[in-house]
Amino acid sequence: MKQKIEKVLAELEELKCKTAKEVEEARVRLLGKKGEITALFDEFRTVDKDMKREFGKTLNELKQKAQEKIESMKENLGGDAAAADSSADLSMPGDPFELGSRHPVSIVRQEIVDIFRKFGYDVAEGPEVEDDYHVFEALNFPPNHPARDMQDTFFVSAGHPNPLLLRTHTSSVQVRAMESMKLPIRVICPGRVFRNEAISARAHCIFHQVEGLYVDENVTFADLKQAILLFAREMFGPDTEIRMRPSYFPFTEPSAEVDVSCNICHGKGCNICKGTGWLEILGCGMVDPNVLEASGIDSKKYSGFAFGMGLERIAMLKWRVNDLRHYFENDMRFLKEFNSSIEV
Ligand code: 2NM
Repeated sequence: MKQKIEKVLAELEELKCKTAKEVEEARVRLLGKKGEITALFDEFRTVDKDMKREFGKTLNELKQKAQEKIESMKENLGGDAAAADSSADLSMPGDPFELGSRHPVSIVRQEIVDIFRKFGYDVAEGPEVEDDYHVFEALNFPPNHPARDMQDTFFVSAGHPNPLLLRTHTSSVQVRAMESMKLPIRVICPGRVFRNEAISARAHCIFHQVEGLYVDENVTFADLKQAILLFAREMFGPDTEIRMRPSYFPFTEPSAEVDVSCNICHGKGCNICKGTGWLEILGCGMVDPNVLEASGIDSKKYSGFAFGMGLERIAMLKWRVNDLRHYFENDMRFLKEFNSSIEV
């Protein structure tokens, strides 16, 4: 028995396997049901009592050694074994990661924000769920204004004297800027806004705005006109002309709607500008003194201008998109049209 144990031990020491298959064969030969070590354990039962102690110990050691060696050979060959079994062609080129592209609304927002940053404006953001005070009250909306109606605004908590609602414009961020920033103030506020509208090709209940505000001493309508002209030429090209039409907003007086010259037909008249040669792009005006005072700014000393534009509308003009709903559907065929890929 002693010799047999030594023989298997020597065999074990010499054992070398090149493949996982060889390891498995060695395991069966040594430790399998009819294996050499298993057979020694069977023989051990017949050994004299006084020899059991000596052989028992060496036999257990042999079994443990064999198990450890087989395990370690298995581990070392593991990777190769898996590769050898696989039918994958490792020389094949990998699947390419498809690059995403920027959403058209995001491209337009970035362009507008970059232009105003160059003019010295800071970017400010604020909450989408706002209170009545910052969306309407501080902006000179009369108590019975239609925007305050359930039909037009999404209320989160109605019936409260200062109810929470989804902001209908980003002017609320500018109110917060006027409350908290040191004068003079130059801010640009990009963000998502919400209005209770039936969804169609021309209207959506969620859309995006960029609004701007400049408050300082001696800010005039001429400054507003020049700022808008410079912006329009940066955004739509150096030949762009603007025109202003009188308008009305509760928070500005006087107020104006701004058109830019149609850079598709250059004034000749096309179906984008509906034959007029002009495209409406933004609303603006001189901040109403009531609005300045509500935020604690002395309207005798300071004046300001403000403007706002809808990003979906500008993106529609830029890429001639004919239906607003495309912007919210995330159809890959639409999104891939805008090949300005994501900058990292
Ligand atoms: C517009 C048009 C005109 C505007 C006014 C203000 C504030 F807060 F300063 F009063 N922010 N934005 C404004 C003025 C927005 O969007 C069409």
